[in-house]
Amino acid sequence: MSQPQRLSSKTLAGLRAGTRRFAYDRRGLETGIVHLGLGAFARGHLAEFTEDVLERQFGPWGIVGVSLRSPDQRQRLAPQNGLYTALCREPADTTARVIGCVTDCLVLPDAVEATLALMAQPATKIVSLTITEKGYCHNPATGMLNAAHPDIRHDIEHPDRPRSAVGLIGAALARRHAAGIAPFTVLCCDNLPDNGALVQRLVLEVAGLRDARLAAWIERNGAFPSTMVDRIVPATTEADIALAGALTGLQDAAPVAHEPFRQWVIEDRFVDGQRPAWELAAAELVGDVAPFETMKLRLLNGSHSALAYLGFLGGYETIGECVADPVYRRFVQELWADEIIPVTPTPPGTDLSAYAGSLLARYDNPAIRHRTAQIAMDGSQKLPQRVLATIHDRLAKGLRLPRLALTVAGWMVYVGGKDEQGRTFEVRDPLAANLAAALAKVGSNPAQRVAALLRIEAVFSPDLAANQGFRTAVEAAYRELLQQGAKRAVAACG
Ligand code: CS2
Repeated sequence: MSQPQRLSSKTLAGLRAGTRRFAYDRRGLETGIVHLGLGAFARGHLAEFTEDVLERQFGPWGIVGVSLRSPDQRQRLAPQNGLYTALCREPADTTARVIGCVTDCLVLPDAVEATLALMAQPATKIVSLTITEKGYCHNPATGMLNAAHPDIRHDIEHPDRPRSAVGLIGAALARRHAAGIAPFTVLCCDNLPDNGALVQRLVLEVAGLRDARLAAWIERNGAFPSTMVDRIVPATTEADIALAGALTGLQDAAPVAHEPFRQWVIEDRFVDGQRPAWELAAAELVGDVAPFETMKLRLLNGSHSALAYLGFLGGYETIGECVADPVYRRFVQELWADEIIPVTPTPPGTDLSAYAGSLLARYDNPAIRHRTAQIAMDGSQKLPQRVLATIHDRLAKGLRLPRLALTVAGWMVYVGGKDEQGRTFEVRDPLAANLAAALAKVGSNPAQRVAALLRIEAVFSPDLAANQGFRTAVEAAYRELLQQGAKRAVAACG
């Protein structure tokens, strides 16, 4: 049997009949969006929303992706002229769609000049980001720039050869400023609280280190709308690659597999109002994203992290497996109902209990294999906004928090790097070395291990770390996890 052809502009005729593909002339696409961090999430979310708009109302909204480090996406996408298959995975059915709006992918270290030139071009109206929490080089507990971060130190010394996303945005805006071109809108699509304001603060700080006038110009003329993004898009697997090939008839090295659900709430503040009409694709353009963002970070991402640590330790590979265990299912339902919802503001037109119910149905989707190990990554960057903010609100009201404390304790056991069978695993976290060093100093005493981790100020604010009720709850949960194991601790929690 001959090998199927590789997906590209030239092989589209080989698409299996009936495969949905872009319904516009790709050759006419101008680049209006430069997207930093073109991973699976952005290709399954922002790019698909943009694709829907282009199909209804063609405009200058082609997307060029920029990978800050890894050449992997470019190596996969360049031979395909940027084309890739989005696999919409329903419990019993998968539909494939070839997305056309990504036209190229650059790799920053190999193409600094080309990237800056593209970002400085007048046609570039939006620079969007999905670089994950750690990509912002900030202190997660305070939201301020981490000036000691190696990439930031590099960018301060070499501002025109940036490595960090905020350094890159600063350098590109400096070029626009010098050339008299209006700034682009910076659209943060990462799961961070007040994400527009956060990235604005970081960019202004970096720009101010170059030139105070540049920072003032950005502050006056720039726009940093906040967004809430939502769709479950696990990392692409070999099985997804095989499925894309089987469904479309063309071999694709870069498909994305996503759930049917998607949501995008965007603050409608763009430079000169320039943006795709994303509302045509059912994005919600609103004045204030904050309540939507808080709801999603606490209910979805918070429960994801809880299940990731406690599920991983309990031997579960995916979120679906966790919620199929009645004990974990009840735990997550009570986590929402008893601990998160009572202290979370309700966004207009939303019912938080119904929202939680819909999350559970999404977690149940057997076609989405979202690995606990993937979600467990980078916990130091995720915990503050997903879990600790809720804890803060409960403590302020004098409320109990057994399940949230067990979640924090689960993270603490997890960063010890040993599973319940005593096997070691790699802790993937930008602070992994600091966490390991803090634990190495104290040996095996549980109280001392908890205390050592609570001293990590990038994660726990000194106020929270000093709160006696919190310390006692986490320490008790930590001992319980060590003595009983995760499954029993989850069953007994409440
Ligand atoms: C997950 C998110 O990996 C993680 O940490 O919690 O990627 C989650 O799937 C998305 O935010 C859903 O919108």
